Amino acid sequence: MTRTNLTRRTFVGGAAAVTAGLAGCSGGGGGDGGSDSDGGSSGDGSNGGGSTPSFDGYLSETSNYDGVADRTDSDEVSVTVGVEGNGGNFGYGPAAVRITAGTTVVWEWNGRGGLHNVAAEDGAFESEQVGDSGHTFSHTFEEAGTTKYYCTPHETIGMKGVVVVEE
Ligand SMILES: [Cu+2]
Repeated sequence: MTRTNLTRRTFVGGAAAVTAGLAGCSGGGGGDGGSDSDGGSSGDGSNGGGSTPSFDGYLSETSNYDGVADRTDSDEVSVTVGVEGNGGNFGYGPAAVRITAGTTVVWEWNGRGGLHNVAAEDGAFESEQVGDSGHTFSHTFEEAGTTKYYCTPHETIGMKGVVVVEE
């Protein structure tokens, strides 16, 4: 338990960097309220009720998981494979995202942490195991529901993620 807390704290810088990068890609509007101007503020309860669900414990040992990132306003959502977490570069960033049905999630490998893949618990998709930076794998989520997924080599150390799909 102590180790998990330490790892979570270590990851804060990485999470902020990833969030800022995503905000930079999608925040081109500028004219409508500016509520997205600070990518680091999405965890303060203004969306999703401020809860951090564990998805029946699925993410309870995923050290880099820090709440569900709201990406419901995007047609295409990026998740980095190999972010800091779980004792190394064994995380998906963000670990959990909320999207709208019809959205494509693109996982992008950053080349860190060795071989990773993206495998759905329900078998809906499974990528190859890849270590190369720049590799991508995508899946379009057409139906509402919750999909849990994991990295086959690193599932046991907490490299797991969730995609929540809303109507
Ligand atoms: Cu992995």
